Amino acid sequence: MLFPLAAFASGAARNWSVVGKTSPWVNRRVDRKAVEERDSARVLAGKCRQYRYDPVAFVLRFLTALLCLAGMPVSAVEAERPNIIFILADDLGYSDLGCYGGEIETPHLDSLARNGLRFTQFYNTARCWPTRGALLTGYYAQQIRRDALPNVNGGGQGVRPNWAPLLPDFLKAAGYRSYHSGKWHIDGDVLAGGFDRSFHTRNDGNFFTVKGNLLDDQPITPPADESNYYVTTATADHAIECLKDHAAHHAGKPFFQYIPFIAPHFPLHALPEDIAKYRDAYVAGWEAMREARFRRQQEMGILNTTLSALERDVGPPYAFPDAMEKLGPGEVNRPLPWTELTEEQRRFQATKMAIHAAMIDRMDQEIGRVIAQLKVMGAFDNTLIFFASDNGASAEIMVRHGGHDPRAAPGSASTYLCLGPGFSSACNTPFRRHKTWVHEGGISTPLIAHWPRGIAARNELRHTPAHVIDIVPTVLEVAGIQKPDAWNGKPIPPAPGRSLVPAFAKEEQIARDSLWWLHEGHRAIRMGDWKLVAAKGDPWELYNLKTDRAEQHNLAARMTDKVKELEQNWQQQTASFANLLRPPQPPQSGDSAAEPRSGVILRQRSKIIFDRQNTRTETYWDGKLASVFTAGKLGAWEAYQDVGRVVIHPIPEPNHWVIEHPDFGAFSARWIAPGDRPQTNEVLRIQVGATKSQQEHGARAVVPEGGP
Ligand SMILES: [Ca+2]
Repeated sequence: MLFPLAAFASGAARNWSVVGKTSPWVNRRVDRKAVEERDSARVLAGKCRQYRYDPVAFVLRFLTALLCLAGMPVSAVEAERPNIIFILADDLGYSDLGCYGGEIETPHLDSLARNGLRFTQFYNTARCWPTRGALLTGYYAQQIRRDALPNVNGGGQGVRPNWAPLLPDFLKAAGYRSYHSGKWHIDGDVLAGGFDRSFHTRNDGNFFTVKGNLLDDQPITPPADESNYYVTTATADHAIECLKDHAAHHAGKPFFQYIPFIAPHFPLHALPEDIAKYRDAYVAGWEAMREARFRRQQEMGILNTTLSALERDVGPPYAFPDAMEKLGPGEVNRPLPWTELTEEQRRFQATKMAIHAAMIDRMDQEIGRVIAQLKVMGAFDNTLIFFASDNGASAEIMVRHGGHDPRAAPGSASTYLCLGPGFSSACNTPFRRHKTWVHEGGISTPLIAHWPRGIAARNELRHTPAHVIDIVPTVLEVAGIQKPDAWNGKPIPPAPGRSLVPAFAKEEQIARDSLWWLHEGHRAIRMGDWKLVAAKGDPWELYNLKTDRAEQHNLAARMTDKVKELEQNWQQQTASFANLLRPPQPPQSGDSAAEPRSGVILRQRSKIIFDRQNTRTETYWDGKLASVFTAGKLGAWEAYQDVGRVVIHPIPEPNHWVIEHPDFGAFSARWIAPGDRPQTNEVLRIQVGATKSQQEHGARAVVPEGGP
């Protein structure tokens, strides 16, 4: 046999057997009062502990007092490292919050803005997973294989190079504990990313069940009665539970808390009482809403631009032809003039926007509870709280997961509604385009920064362009941590982010050469006020963002030298990112590279059909595509190595890498997971062997979201 494959150690198998977990917060609103009374007692006990038992805090205070007496400057960092909370919304538009011009009630976020900073030119990557990868590593997603480059794999299934740890791993060095509550969408398990606790809201298809979600990376068994469950509240419940536990057991340590809500991402699922609040708020339509928001933005002095024209012919980024039929005659997939819609369409669209608003309203209420907890435990003043969105509002329209029942109450569990391009345009006021595009509507987000002890400014705006890649260097600076030069024995490449700390004190342009974007063929670069941008397949457009963030006056034809300058920079950066991720070199037998090493990632991609008739698997060596095999019903194996382009070889042949599979004879492996099929993101342990050296390599596969 060319490919002898070792059986698993029983311990490994046990790791992947799934044990249900429950926690009191999975069914919120049940006897909350009793829970809160108990927790308050624990918090108080924790506060007492903070002063009785924490020698580190005591020494820090003592040294601070000495330095103060000596007349030496003492920064907040030296005195007491701040806590950091990053709250991320999902598909929230630039103008959705009250403090960015929106009419949705967001009093808690508005209060953070009033007592802190609002950045007006803060950017994300236009999509969920690249933003999250960039946010927690400080690199553009393409530099860490979390989005694709020309001829380089990467994206929602990409695996980070091992020199790209997540922020919590850096923070650990300074004694931080890290907590995660909400969406993940980063490669690897949450706790493996350095977090101490996690509630992973992996089920993004139904906001009314905990089923499919993970607690500390282990599946949760839903309680029998989930009638009071709503994911946004459960996310905050978990975050609050982490804070209470921190106060009770780790009060002397600082914490980093990452709270990526899945609101207001589709499906538009919200609590009926929240929807009722906005039921008739949007019947005047998307044009009226855009104008009202734009007017408020001008009054606030947030922007110096015109309002973009609605692009009537730009619809959802992906075609789901059957969705319109399922959704019925009320659905509209273009931002048509409101007056041209039927009465039924107007009501349907206004209802969808009401649900979107309700999801944000609820998220704000839950953020209010997190803030209240911070105040109870005395941590509010020295906690740096950020709020941002991972991409612009979404023009997508689709029906998936549990499907859409047109008879059910809109926003309930058995409905599947998406915002769509009409009200998405309004949520992205005053910008053009939506999530996935890299025009301003896709990549612009609010950024609120609130830190009473560290930011003296109140209710001030910051106009410096900035990006999610800046968060890691910012957090490391306020935490007083020097980023290491190497990780896992490999040098850490220079990261493109810049610390925002200088802009905390006053309006200041953060020095940088450029900001760069690429997503699904949409591309852009910003240098100073100039932005070069193109949708996939379209020619470059050039805008001066100083007065035209609405991207209305394309100067490309008039300023060809400026176009060339920016394009050249974009091309250079794109090439340098590709060079960083060199083509894969699968180890050869007898080659020293064939020595066993850990961390080989085998990943099943979304195209895999888990029907046991036809399986396609790609293997990655150090995160790079190394081989692919397909297995037919009769065990007709094929594999190919990545040698720049795909070449198919019959198996067996020497020097190929293969994977075991459960149902196909000699190479068989087994799903180490409950039931016949792995669930989304469930980790599957597979052994891999080299052909001649017969060495085995630990490996694992992750079933992607959306599959099987
Ligand atoms: Ca998103």
